[in-house]
This record gives sequence, C-alpha cells and structure tokens, in this order.
Amino acid sequence: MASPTPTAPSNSETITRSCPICEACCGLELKVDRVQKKILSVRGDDNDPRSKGYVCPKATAVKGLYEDPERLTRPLRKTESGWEEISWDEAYRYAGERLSSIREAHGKDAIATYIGNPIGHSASGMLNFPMYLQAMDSERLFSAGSMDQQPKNLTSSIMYGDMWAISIPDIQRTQYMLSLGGNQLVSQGSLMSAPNAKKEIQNLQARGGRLIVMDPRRTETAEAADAHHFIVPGTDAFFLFALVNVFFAEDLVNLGRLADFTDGVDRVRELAQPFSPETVAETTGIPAAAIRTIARDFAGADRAVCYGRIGTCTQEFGTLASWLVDVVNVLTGNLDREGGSMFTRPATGQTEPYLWDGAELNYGRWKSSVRGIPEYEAQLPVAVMAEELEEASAGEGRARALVTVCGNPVLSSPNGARLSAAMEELDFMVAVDIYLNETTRHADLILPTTVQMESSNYDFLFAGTAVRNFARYSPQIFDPAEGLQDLGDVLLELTAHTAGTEGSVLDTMLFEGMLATFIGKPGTPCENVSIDDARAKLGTERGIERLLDLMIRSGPYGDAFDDASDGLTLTQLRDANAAVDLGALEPRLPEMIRKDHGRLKLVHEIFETDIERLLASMEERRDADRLVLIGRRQLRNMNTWLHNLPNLAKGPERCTLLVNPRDAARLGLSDGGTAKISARAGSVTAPVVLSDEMMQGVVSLPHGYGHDTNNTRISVANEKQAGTNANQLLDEYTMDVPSGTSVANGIVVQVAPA
Ligand SMILES: Nc1nc2c(c(=O)[nH]1)N[C@H]1C(S)=C(S)[C@@H](COP(=O)(O)OP(=O)(O)OC[C@H]3O[C@@H](n4cnc5c(=O)[nH]c(N)nc54)[C@H](O)[C@@H]3O)O[C@H]1N2
Ligand SMILES: Nc1nc2c(c(=O)[nH]1)N[C@H]1C(S)=C(S)[C@@H](COP(=O)(O)OP(=O)(O)OC[C@H]3O[C@@H](n4cnc5c(=O)[nH]c(N)nc54)[C@H](O)[C@@H]3O)O[C@H]1N2
Ligand code: SF4
Ligand SMILES: [Mo]
Repeated sequence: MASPTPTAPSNSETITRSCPICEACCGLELKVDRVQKKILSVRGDDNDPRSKGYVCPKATAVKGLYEDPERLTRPLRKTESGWEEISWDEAYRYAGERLSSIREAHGKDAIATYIGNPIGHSASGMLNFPMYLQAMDSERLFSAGSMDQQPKNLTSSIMYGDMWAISIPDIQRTQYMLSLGGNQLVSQGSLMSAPNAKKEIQNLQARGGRLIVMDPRRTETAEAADAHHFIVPGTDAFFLFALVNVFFAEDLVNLGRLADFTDGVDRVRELAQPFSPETVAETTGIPAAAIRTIARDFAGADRAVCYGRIGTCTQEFGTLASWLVDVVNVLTGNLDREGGSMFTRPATGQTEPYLWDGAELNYGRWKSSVRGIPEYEAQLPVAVMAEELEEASAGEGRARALVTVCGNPVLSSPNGARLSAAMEELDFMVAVDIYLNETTRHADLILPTTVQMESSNYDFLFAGTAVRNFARYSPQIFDPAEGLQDLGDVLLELTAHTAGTEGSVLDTMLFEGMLATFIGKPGTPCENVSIDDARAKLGTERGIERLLDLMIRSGPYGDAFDDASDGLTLTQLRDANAAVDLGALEPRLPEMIRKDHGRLKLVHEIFETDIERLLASMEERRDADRLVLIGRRQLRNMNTWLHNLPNLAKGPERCTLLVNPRDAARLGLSDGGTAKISARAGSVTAPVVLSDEMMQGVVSLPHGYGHDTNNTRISVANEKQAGTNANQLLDEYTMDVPSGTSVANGIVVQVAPA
C-alpha cells in the first residue's frame, strides 16, 4: 500500500526488503531517511520476482511499528511503584539470577517457556532458539503451534519422519484445488506462502482450472472460488474419508509412481468402509451427490491438490483431517507431483537428507504433570499451560518461572483468564516482547527486541512453505536504539546469564556445532571441504550472517565453498536486493522420507485409534438446535498484535459475531444488537452482524481481541479495537486428542440477546 511520499529530502534512500508480517514475505520498497531515522514511505517492490509489486494493507505495519511511541525499547522491571526502565546489564543479571536460582531450588522443569508466532518471522530467533532450549532442558515448552499447525506436524512426523515435511499446494500448476478450512484471500495463504493469493486463484481459473472451497462460512476466498460447500465445523475427516471411500468404490485409486514406495493402501480401503457419502452427508452437511462429484472430479483432473489449513487443524479431529488430506493426494497420485501437493527445497538445507539425525517419532517421551498429556517434539500443548503453573493443580512440582518469547497466550490460547491468574502465581516471569500487553503485564521483567527494520533478516521458515522455491536476505535499515538487540541475541544473552556463561561463547558454540553438522560429512555436498577452510571463508563476525552463509553454501543450491562454483552464497543474496527465485517445486520422494528406509506408510496406530473417536462423535452432532462457534481472520489484523497501529486499527469495530439470519430469528438476535455468547469455559458479549455468508447453526467471532485490560501500554488498541477475547469461550479441555491441539473451531455455544 502506498503511503504519501513527502517531498523527498536529500538523504532519502530507496531500500528493498521482505515484509516480516505474514508468511507471504512480499517484497517491500521503502523510502527511508537514515539520518532522521524515518521511514518515509512503504510500497510493493515491482522488481520482486515473487510479489511483483503486490502488498496488503498490513505492509504499512513496518512503518507503524517502528514509529509506535508505545513500542518498548528498554527493559522494564516491575516494582512496587510500577514499571521502571533499567539498563540492559541490570536486566540480564536480574533475569539470570532469578532463573538460575529457581532452577537450582526446584529443578529444570520449574522453568516453563512459551513461544509465539513472530519468532517464525525472525531468522535470528529461529537460529538461536535451539541453544536456549538446550540450555534450559525443560520438559515444559509450549508454543502457538498447538493452536495452529500441530496436527499437520504430527501427521508429517508419522508419514515422512519430519515434522516440517509438509507438502504445499502447487497452486501455480494445478488444475483442481480442493481447499478446506483456509481463507487465502485474507490470510495470504498459510503453509502455502504465495504473495497475492487472489492473483494465483485468477491464474488458476484463467488456465481452465477450478478452486473448490469447503468452509462453514462463505468467505472472501469462497466467493472467488468456482464452488463453495458449507461444511459442518469439525467434520472434515468424515468428508475426506467419504472421498477415499468413493475412490475405492469407483476404482479411481491410482498412485502412479508413489505405488513403488507406499504401504498400507489396502488398510486405508478397510478404514474408509464405514464412510460412504450417504453415511456422512447429514453429519457434514454436504449432500452425497456433491461428495461423489468432488471425488470424481478430483480423481479425474490432470493435476489436483487437496489442501487443509486452520479450519482443518484447530478442530476436534485435526489430526485425522490433516492425515486424510495427504491420503487423498497419495491415492490419486497427486502427492509430490507437478500441480499436486509438493515439498519445497529451501536453500538453507533444512530438508536435505544429510541432516537426518534418526527419524524416531518424538511422542510421549514424557507427559504433562497434571493431565498426563504426551509431549510431542518436546512440546506440551498450550491447553495444559495454566494447570502446569498452578499450585492447586500441579502442586510442589509446578513451574515457578515462565519465559514468553513473542507471544500473547493470554489472548491467543484457551481460557486466558485462568492463564492470567496462573501467571500471577509465578515466582518469576520474563517476557521477550515489544509491547506491554495482556500477557507481558504479568511479567516481572520485559526484554524488548529490535523490530525488523532494525536488524537484518532472512525468510528462513517461510522459504520452506512457499509455492515456488526462493531465498531472500533483508538488510538492516536502521541502527537500533542504544542497547537494543535482535531477538536471537536477546535469547543468547538470557541463556548465557542463566547458564553462567557469555553470549559470545554460546554464539561460537552454535557456529561450531553447525560447522560440524554441515561440513565434511560423507555423502553431503561439502564432504571434501575441511572445517578449517569453511570457517576461514565464513569470517569471524558473529550473528546470523555467517550461520546463514554456512547453511546456504553447503545447501542444495550452494557453492560448497568452491571458489570456481557459481553456486549460491549469502553475498549473492545480499546483492540481489530482492527475493531470488530458485525455481518451481520438484519431486522429492522417496528420498525425503526419513524413516522406514524411504517407504511411505499410510497408516499408523495413532490414526487408527482416533477413528474410533471419530465414529463415536457422529451421534452427538445430531441435535438440530446445535450452535457452534468458528473463528475469522481479518485483513488488518495479525492475531493479537497489530491493533496498536492507528492505520490498522481505524474503522468500525471489527470484533463482531456473524450470525445467519435464520438462526438470529430463532435466537431473537437482531442486526446491530448485542449478543451474549456462552460456552462451557465462559461467556463474552459482542455486537451482532447478520449475514447469510454463515452456514446455519454456525456463528463466527474473530480471535485476537480483548484489549480491555488495565495496566497495559497499548492505548490505541484499547481505544479503537478493544473487542472481546473469543478464546474466553475456548475450553482448555477440548482438544484434537492425538496432537493436543486446542479446538478453536466447532465449539458448542449458546447465544442470546445480551
Ligand atoms: N480462537 C482462535 N485462537 C487462535 C487462532 C485462531 O484461529 N482462533 N489462531 C492461532 C494461531 S494460528 C496463532 S499463530 C496464534 C498466535 O499466538 P501468539 O503467538 O501467542 O500471538 P500473537 O498475537 O502472534 O503474539 C505476538 C506477540 O509477539 C510480540 N511481537 C511482535 N513482533 C515482535 C518482535 O519483533 N519481537 C518480539 N520480541 N516480540 C514481538 C507482540 O507484541 C505479541 O505480544 O494464535 C492462535 N489463536
Ligand atoms: N490478515 C491476516 N492474515 C493472517 C493472519 C491474521 O491474523 N490476519 N494470521 C496468520 C496465521 S498465524 C495463520 S496460521 C494463517 C491462517 O491461515 P488460514 O487458515 O488461511 O486462515 P483462516 O482465516 O484462519 O482460515 C480458516 C478457515 O477455516 C474455516 N473453518 C472453521 N472451521 C472449519 C471446519 O471445521 N472445517 C473447515 N473446512 N473450515 C473451517 C473458517 O471459516 C476460515 O475461513 O493466517 C496468517 N495470515
Ligand atoms: S501479505 Fe503478508 S507479507 Fe505481504 S504485505 Fe501483507 S502482511 Fe506483508
Ligand atoms: Mo498461526
């Protein structure tokens, strides 16, 4: 979005970098004045090969955040008389002393950690966080993942031996896209990073392809699609099983080249037996004939892809639905083929076989102390976070300290009120965050970090979820305020002060550890390179640059430290000043399967066991007056944290309850009135908007609001878009059982005029 350009002062410079707000990673063109430290304008970079000038309204957040007078730039310590700014030395010493003494007195698991979404947008955060984790070695790690993609991680761990081996819809080459529970026109696509999703959909249609959307709301994306079917929330697994059932019944199964290395097809046929289209029609709300048509069209298409996102993850059967999305792709030969669902190949090498480190499923090695929920990839679900901190539930073995990193779980996870109260019981809490908000107000110490214009960055995570391979380095634009460091450095310092060492020592350890992983190992691109040689070529400057250079040069497109090679180096990426296109996605199976000697096993006991739960749930859905709640993302929001920027917070109240007019008539609700929404966990009120875009029996309230608490420093959010916390309705006991992911979509609610 262009913002007005004032008459350019003489020191105005044009800089390009990647937008750090969402997965699309659009290219930005910024006019900046480094002398005055001002961002003069933000617009889309026409020369970016990925986004080609496109940006959404949130692009202006890079300017808004940098300029926000309420953004924190110095450590804040809570005192009897309120918040006090302290020096960085004092802050790290204080954090280190408190954390190490709690650890000494109560053991390593007494320190819990929560990591939120923005860490995924920070290369330094992503690269340094493992060091923090290793040093803390606590069994209490929580993340926003268990409100997000965890079911997909779990199915990928089980099927491919790698939680991040998530296949991505090849939207640029498919002819038939079946999209469940995603709203790309608003979210810009998730686990399918594609700047300008609208254009991608138009291109698909222009080449004669079709988009079919399954969603309980006729979303912006559903409007743009070729067909939209309302689906009862939480029933995607029934629908997908019915597709599988038809594939077998009508002899539409054709695995193509996947047949050579896939096991379990016959067992899938048996498992799908109970789910004929006729059997699931009432449960899903989709007529049997429509299900059959979709199955035939999907199997008959030249290149088809089935894709599921938030609506298929944060629901009662997230794991089964996520698994069945892959099963549908496999049975029709569309997994890992052009125009189907494909695996990216990031330049930093994280999906290369040489990183294989055993492919055991990390599941249930320990359990949460109160409810006995199994860990998965060393994480416990956010649904158990409050109880793990409370004396009343976890007793003497409870966590006594909490570290939050870029997260606002009081608003983003279930039952924030309970979590808030539990945080007050802690002996010590430190928040690594740029705002004093609903979560960080409970901390004893807040450690702010640079915002992204103040540090260099690399699209590390989302280069691994893109619809076309790319690599991008973004330069630092402004020197940060005195003492302010990037997220990775803050994590290293915090770790060092807790472990009694120095940040630079940890940085060296990290670098040396990575050298040993990437260099000189048989069967890798750098098997003949010596560690000393690589080290010398990478230089001595600490920070993300030498780590990235190491990964890129030893990665799949790299120069392997060969001076005569024209392979990729960080220098090339720096010089490019835009995203570097690394080509369309290419087949990667079976080489990428890290387990079972490269065999793709379609079935697993974790899936089979949950099918019993699925079948049992059919009964309880029969109530005709059943009303369920789903969420809603909006263009100018990013979860809980962009509401303090005037440009994005302006306009009418957005935290509204969408209700189908027929339900409204039955419930006595009127447009513009106020509704009280109640669930087992709690109740909230919200203004009502009537709309036939809602499926009957389903109401929608967006998450990320509830900025009405005291003692925060987000006055614009308080004033302009306070809204209500939808997650107060979410029950910390209702989960997708295998993955522990909270159910945010399909919660039974009662709604009445307030
Ligand atoms: N009901 C419902 N709940 C949901 C969802 C839903 O669909 N429905 N979606 C879920 C999903 S997908 C997600 S990812 C989670 C997100 O859950 P969280 O990650 O807990 O929430 P965010 O709003 O992303 O929190 C971002 C926090 O990071 C801080 N921050 C932002 N930028 C920076 C930075 O550069 N440095 C530092 N140090 N801090 C920064 C912000 O101030 C804020 O406190 O919410 C989940 N909650
Ligand atoms: N503008 C904006 N963009 C964002 C974000 C944001 O907050 N704002 N958040 C970012 C983050 S962290 C994420 S994870 C992504 C999420 O990206 P998406 O998943 O594409 O975004 P959502 O809008 O949550 O889409 C979920 C859809 O699922 C539907 N749904 C609900 N329940 C069900 C169900 O049971 N079955 C089916 N089939 N559909 C259901 C909802 O109506 C909704 O349309 O977006 C990212 N992009
Ligand atoms: S779509 Fe995402 S990456 Fe692109 S401009 Fe908007 S917020 Fe930034
Ligand atoms: Mo997310």
